[in-house]
Amino acid sequence: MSQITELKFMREFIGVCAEGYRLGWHERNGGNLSYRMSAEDVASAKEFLQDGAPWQDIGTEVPGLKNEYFLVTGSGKHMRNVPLCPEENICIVKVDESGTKFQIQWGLVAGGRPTSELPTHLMNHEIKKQLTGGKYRVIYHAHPGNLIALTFVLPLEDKAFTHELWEMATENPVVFPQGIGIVPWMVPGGRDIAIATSKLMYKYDVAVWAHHGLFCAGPTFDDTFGLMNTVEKAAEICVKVKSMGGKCQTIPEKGFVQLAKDFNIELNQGFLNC
Ligand code: 2HA
Ligand code: ZN
Repeated sequence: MSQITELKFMREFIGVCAEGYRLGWHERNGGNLSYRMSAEDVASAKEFLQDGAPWQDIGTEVPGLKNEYFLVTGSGKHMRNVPLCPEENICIVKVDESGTKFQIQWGLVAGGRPTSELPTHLMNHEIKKQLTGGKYRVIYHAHPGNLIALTFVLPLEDKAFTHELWEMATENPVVFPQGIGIVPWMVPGGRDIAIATSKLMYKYDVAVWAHHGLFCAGPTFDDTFGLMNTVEKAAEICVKVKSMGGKCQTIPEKGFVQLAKDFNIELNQGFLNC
């Protein structure tokens, strides 16, 4: 391998950054992405990794991620620039033995730090890794416009928000059957919002940050990006429906039950009204 950026996980990661930007979800330095590398990924990238940079505080504790490697976007870096110059805008970090520090082993060659939302990303990874037996590897944060707009209009409550977006397209409940959790407005970038978000990640794969954006978790880049895309499309339809004066009809409540049965999905029963 002559270039680290030719590796599959790298190409997929860069592809998500590029596509998210193209869709308008990453103004300026908005949004961030992280990927928990597999042992095979680490082995394939080994010749490019360097041990020796200073160990820095994560800002929270993630003992369940000790010695894991992550590919993450850089703080203050623009998603638009990731495909243009990956080595300046993203990095690979290793978590230490105690789960409190990280070391940059590749990337950010012109300087910088991993994403300001590293505490949220890593706390979410820790929970999802544990809950899914290691299956989930991707955490994605974006600023999709319709979703943010809805946080000014819909109740900031998990059930109401989820039900409204389930209604916006028949297959939505199949894509996010457990629903969506809501973090009320909070200052981003620190441990408090990381704790609030990671609590929701015990129950959901999607967490809204009111008046800010969205976090999605998933096993693959395709699943996680697709989830973000589906939730934002639902939000777009909701904005259109509300702009046209509101619903005149909708999916019957029993329709969700039928859908769950026929698609063999476990729908969050607490979010149904029947
Ligand atoms: O600037 O989106 O939440 C990156 C962010 C912080
Ligand atoms: Zn953000």
